[in-house]
Amino acid sequence: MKKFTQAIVKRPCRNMIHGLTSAGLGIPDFQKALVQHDGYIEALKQCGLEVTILDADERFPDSVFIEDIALLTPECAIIMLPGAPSRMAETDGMESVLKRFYTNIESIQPPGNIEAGDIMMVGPHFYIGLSERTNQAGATQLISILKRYGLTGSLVKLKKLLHLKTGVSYLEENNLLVSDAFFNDPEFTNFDKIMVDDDEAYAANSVWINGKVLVPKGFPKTTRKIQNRGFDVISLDVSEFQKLDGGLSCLSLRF
Ligand code: CIR
Repeated sequence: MKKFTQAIVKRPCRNMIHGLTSAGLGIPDFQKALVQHDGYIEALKQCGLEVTILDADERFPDSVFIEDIALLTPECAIIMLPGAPSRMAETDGMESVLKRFYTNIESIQPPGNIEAGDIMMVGPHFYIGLSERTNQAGATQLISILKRYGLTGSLVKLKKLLHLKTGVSYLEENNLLVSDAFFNDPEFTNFDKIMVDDDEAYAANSVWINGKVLVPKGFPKTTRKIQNRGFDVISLDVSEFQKLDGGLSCLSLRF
């Protein structure tokens, strides 16, 4: 099943060691991060994607987490406005990159803030997490932009998690990978849920791409559950990005 054809990634920068984090897992090893990023790019290619690789940008320690900077839908691209002050200007230059792929490019304006790690696409509907990075003004703007393109959005309140997709991932065909934080959330009652145990919570951020699922390495129970649903799993070591609270989805834009 082919749905996505393209991906955009941004190389990690040396300054990633100064990235935002609450993980308490230590400082990332830059060389190791480069190797893990190479592996990630290979996996995207294995899923049939053509990968555009942007250069590292030392001004922004967290810029490898490019997912947060734009929402790419089949109808339009929307440039976000991150809520983290150190990440706000990561959007510079994004428009010229997106112009290669999109004619319809929109953007979130102040006082709105959104990081696209808070947005989960389920067909033409977009779930938007209200978090410390994404505010009501940003979500309202996004919903009205989506509406102009025949798409819809709804809000999900977050407790504790960094981003919506830190705790929930859509694996297509109604399959929803959920951590405890969302298991009983009324927004998600009608999905066929795959429960992620608390001791594997990081694996709740896994990524469906064209029938395969990228799952972080070292989470055997979640890996097995996803395989049992019939998915071909690609396990990837992303330990250096986990140290910065970043998951697999954060490392690319897929469209
Ligand atoms: C941050 O705090 O912004 C980065 N250290 C991690 C961003 C992770 N992005 C994501 O979950 N989409």
